[in-house]
Amino acid sequence: MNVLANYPPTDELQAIDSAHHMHPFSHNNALAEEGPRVITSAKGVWLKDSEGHDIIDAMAGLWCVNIGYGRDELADAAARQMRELPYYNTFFKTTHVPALMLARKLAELAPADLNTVFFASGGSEANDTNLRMARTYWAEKGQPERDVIISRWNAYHGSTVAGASLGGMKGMHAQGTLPIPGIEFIDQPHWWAEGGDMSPEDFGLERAQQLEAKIREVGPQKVAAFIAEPVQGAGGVIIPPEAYWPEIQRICKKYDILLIADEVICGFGRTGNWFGCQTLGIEPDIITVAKGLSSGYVPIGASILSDRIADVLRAVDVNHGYTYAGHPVACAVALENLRILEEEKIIETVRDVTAPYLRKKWEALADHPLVGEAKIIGMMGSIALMPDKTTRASFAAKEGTVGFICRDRCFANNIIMRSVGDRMIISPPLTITCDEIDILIARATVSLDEAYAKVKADGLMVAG
Ligand code: PXG
Repeated sequence: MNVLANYPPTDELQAIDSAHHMHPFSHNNALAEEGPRVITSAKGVWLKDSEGHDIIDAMAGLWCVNIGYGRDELADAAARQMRELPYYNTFFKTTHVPALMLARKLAELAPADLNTVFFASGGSEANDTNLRMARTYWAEKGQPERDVIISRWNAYHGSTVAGASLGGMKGMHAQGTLPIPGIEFIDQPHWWAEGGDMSPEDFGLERAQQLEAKIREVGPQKVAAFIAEPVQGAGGVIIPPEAYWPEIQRICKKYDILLIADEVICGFGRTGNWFGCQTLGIEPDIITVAKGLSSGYVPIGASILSDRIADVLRAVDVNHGYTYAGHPVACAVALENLRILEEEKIIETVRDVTAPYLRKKWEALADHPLVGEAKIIGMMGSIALMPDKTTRASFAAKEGTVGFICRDRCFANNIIMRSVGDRMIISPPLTITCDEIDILIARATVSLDEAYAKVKADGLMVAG
């Protein structure tokens, strides 16, 4: 019998989960105590759980379900491809139609001369590829000493050894003796939390110029690349001041440092254009993509290389590759996802209609007594929870205490919003309608009200 067809009641499912399933980024004993919510189906922007609740998913899964849940076309594309050719590799003098068609489509969509695609099964793997490609590029150019990659504190680039090393999450570095050698960090352009008395623009410039200082400290002849998300996602949806990216771009050009834009979250419409680098005015040498490439329906990622890099790497043996790289089913689903994004003009609708509508309502949340700032770009937004919005002070309580209270209220009100420290973030499916945005804002507001009442009652409205 198919075990998935007729599953037992929620408490039994939770018991099985607690006994055998270790959850990522979780304290598993605490989770077992509480019991995880069991998500059973989804349609559009709506999740259903095993208790029959309808939950609005303001995170698009994990920033990935760009076209929304329940599109039969993607299921049909997967089934068709599984019957035709469920698996083959592209390692040894072979290729297949889904991989080459998707590579061509990505080259067409990606800006400038980002024309060559190396597939992976997700963003972490693709960033592992990028690290090796960037170093190999310089080695082949006769500069093997150029192997340092500069990244930023509080960046997220994945959970593999290279991905977590490239990321700037100290909690991740603490597990597994990371980062690996050859990774350096500069500070993030997070004006609200770290900008002090500076204007956002002066601060943005100062943070960008840290790149130049780091290049000089390491030695320009030793630096291979700088990697960054156009807008930091997992770090708390941190939208950099306008002065930031042009200065980063200038510095990368001046020292001939490769610029790797990690588009895993920003890609495929999230910021209101196909890629975040178009919204932010960035000209990368390599981009990382995953998530929205298949709207999360199947695992797939890729590194997209500019001609400058591809020309060098095409001329050598590439000693790198994943069994599931360019998986035919994943490529077929991704192609269908891109067709839908394009033909239904989903990104244009985000840019011209739904993102401006959401922006107005989201920014108005800044008037809430628990909220300091409310920022949004395209369909990714954040609010800072604050005890005193006039000073931008943080809470005296341990960072994340108030964020967790708010996240729990969201959960109770059937809206999925993430907390990152004391910031609340959203990244809904790009297909969210204006009516659904109203529901999202209404549920977010009730949750903020309830969180505010609890934070006050617990005596936590105190700056630290
Ligand atoms: N780069 C970026 C910018 C990401 O956001 C990855 C790489 C890694 O992709 P994979 O497909 O290997 O997971 C990501 C993933 C969070 C959270 O807490 C975010 C991600 C993953 C897990 C948790 O917001 N982003």
